[in-house]
Order: sequence, then C-alpha cells, then structure tokens
Amino acid sequence: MNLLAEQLAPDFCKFHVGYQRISRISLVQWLVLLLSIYILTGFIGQVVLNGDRFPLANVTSMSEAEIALVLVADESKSLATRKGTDQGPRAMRCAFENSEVFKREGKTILICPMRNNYLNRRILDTGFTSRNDLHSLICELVTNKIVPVIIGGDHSITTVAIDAISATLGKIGLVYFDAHPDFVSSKRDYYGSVITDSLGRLDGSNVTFIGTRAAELEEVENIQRSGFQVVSPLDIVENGINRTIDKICTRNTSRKYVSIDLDCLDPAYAPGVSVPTPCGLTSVELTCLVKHAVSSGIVGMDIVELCPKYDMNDITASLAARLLSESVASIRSAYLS
Ligand SMILES: [Mn+2]
Repeated sequence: MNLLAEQLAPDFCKFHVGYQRISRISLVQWLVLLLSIYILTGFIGQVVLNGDRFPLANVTSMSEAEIALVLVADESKSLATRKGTDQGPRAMRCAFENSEVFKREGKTILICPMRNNYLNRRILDTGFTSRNDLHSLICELVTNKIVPVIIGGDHSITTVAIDAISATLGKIGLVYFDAHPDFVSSKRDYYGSVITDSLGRLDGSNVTFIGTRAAELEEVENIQRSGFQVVSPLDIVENGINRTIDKICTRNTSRKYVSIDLDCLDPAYAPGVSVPTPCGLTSVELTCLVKHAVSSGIVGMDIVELCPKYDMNDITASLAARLLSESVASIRSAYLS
C-alpha cells in the first residue's frame, strides 16, 4: 500500500501544481472565456436551427410557395402551470423527422398520406419567427396568396394570425379545435381570451368550436350570447362523426381559419400539452375532422400547445407531426380558388 501511495504521490503533486497555475488565470480572463463560449454556442445554435427544415418543405422562396410553415417558439401569453410550449415547434420538427419519413440507403422518403398527398405541393418552411414579427410575416404571406400554417407555442398566437389575415380579407370564419373555449372576457390578451380578443374580426355565423368540454361559467355565457356552434366530444359520440363533418362543411365556408389546440385530444392520445383535459377526441377523429375542415378551403391554420416536457415517448409530438402531414396534404387554399 505504501508503495502504491508513493507511486501516486508525484502525479497528485503535478495535478496540484497544475491546478494552482489554472487558478492564477485572472478573473477577467475567466469571464472573457465564458462569454466567448456563451456567444459561440448561441451562434452555433442559431445556425443549426435556421438550417433545419421540415422534410416536406420543397421550395425556398415565397414567390414559389403556396403553403408556408411558420414556427413560433413563444409561450409569453400562457398562464398554464405546465410550462414548456415554447419548445413545441422544435419538438414537432424533430418528431416529424423521426416518424413522418423513412430513411433507406442514405435517402429520406416522405410518408405519403392515403387521402391526398403533398408531393405536388409547394411548401416553404420559413423557420422560427418571434411573436412580435408574426403579424407582419402573416400579412406578407397572405398578400402573396400563401396559406400560413403556424406551429406554436401557446394558443394566443391564433389571435395574432386572425388579426393579420382579417386585415387583408375582412371578417373570417373559424373552426376551433380545443378542450377549452378560450372565451374568457374578464381577462384579455392571453391564451384564454383568444376568441374575445378576435371577436371583431370573426364572421359570427361561421364559427365552430369542436372538442369543447372544459369551460368557465363566463365562457358558457359568452358562447350562448355569441350563437357560435359548439360540438363537444359527447355530441360526436352521440351523433357520429359524419354529422360533425356536415356541421363543419355546411356552415364554414372557404374563408375560414382552422386552429388546433392539441388539448382537444384526449390526454391518452396527447399527454404532452400544457392543459390536459380528460374525455377528449381520439387521434383519428381529430385527423378526420381536420382533413375535412382544411379541404373545404382555408385562409390559414395552426397547431399549438404542444408541451414536450410532459410528453411520453414523443407520442404527442408524433401525432402533431402526423396532423401536419395530413393537413398539408388536404389543404385547399382559399387564395387560389
Ligand atoms: Mn386553447
């Protein structure tokens, strides 16, 4: 043992001397080093993010595009106790790369939906956009007759989208897939007041809530006053999916926006959301309804509230990616018809 200690001692001394040398580097030098690492890794992160694209994006400029994917990593208007929807867009893109493509012999092959496909679509991935820049970007897209497909982020980005689109088109219809009506009026400008904040821009005869099941009393009163159409999960169970499709397609014209809060789904299918609510839609019910909604014509759509921190094995992120595939495959642009 003594021999071993003697053998180890010199190395320990060398380390000790080295340690003292390191500690002699001045505090200022340490700060400069740490700042450089911070800036460098932040810069690298930006480059990697901006280099990333959804695999289904096949054009690189607005002049070529008919559909634009817009990512908004923002949850500044959420009051949820479960935070993390700002990580939703990134998680959805990763899930898309894992579950919506096959990789074989160095090739990436897109999965083709069985009803419609997106291979003849001109799809642009505009990358990440801040909440502040979203309004002007959507105005630009709409002016260029491009359908914005926005990926959030907390649900309040829908308010920005509706405001921007209606600035060009006037009042628009809305199909709102959500467990909650987001129709609070005692508080404004947050993810629970999307409908109240958008009221002046909506065509009241053309608004449908789907999957609604968790409202505050004031929201129930606001719905009754508004005359908006509501289809709860219980309505779907009792009346069947076809009746719901009829409700979407007969009342909602092509000048409509489709918003999908992933919490409209049952938490069994979508645990990774910020406000999970039991007794929701199944994944295939939602997919079916969304495909019918977007194929009857839209001015824009979004998929919001993915909260990866609470997801399990990417189950919600993969479903969100599938919803994106199925939607994009079936979108009929109100700008081109
Ligand atoms: Mn919502």
